[in-house]
Amino acid sequence: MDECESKLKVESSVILLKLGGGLLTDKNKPLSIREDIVKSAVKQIIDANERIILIHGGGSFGHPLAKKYSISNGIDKTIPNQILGLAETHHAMVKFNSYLIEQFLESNYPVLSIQTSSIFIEKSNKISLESIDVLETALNLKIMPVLYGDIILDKQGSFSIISGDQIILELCQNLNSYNIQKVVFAMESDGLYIVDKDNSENCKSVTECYSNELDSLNLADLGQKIDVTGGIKSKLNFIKTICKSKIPVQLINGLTEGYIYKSLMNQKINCTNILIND
Ligand code: IP8
Repeated sequence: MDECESKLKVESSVILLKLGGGLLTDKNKPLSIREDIVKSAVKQIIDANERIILIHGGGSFGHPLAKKYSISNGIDKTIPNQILGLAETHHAMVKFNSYLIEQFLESNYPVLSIQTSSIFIEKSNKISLESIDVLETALNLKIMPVLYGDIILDKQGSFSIISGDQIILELCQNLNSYNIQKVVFAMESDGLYIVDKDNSENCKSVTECYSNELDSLNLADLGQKIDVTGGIKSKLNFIKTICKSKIPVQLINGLTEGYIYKSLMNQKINCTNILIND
């Protein structure tokens, strides 16, 4: 690869960053944002100024409503006002997303909110991404696209929830003109924890793990109360599939000052790195 080719390749790489909903919101209080954490995350992303697609989860905006109306199980005529609940779940996510978008724009950082439920659709349990062009064109214009966990409509007359993790997987499989350098999940812990073999009362963090070792980890259960999209076990299934596309994954603590920035700048931090098998 000559210098020019390698420059082009570097310029066309992108990082997918997911800010967990549990990190950005207060799980114990519906529709509540942890403003300091959001502002710190936004500042770190702006300071890093890398090419990123940002995805955020539902937290106390999406999950309580999705649970109340049983949205992830699809249409159920026995649930009163379920269709209205579907619309409300989406709208709660729009409000949450708008708060984040405003934080970036107030700092004069160009971002574009992309409505997940308008670009993804489901049919026979298969999700399809209707057009990747909007995202890639935004990136070409140096605008950071921002997507979020949302409702998803099903062509067969139903609906479900699409999580931020699922969005990431779909992007990993569909992005054409950009190389995905890595996927970063910012959460509320230093990554994965396993039960200590010598003392099952204790758990210890996993700093490095090959994707083919994920199944054999004796994961510690750190509890996920309001998550309708499956918590850490489901995240690991997504990660395994992401790794099949040869994309490394990093699980980082978004509560530790500067970790989001350092991860985006590829600096060393305490976290879980999921490595790719050859
Ligand atoms: O927090 C869920 O997204 P997640 C989105 O990434 C809704 O699982 C609407 C519950």
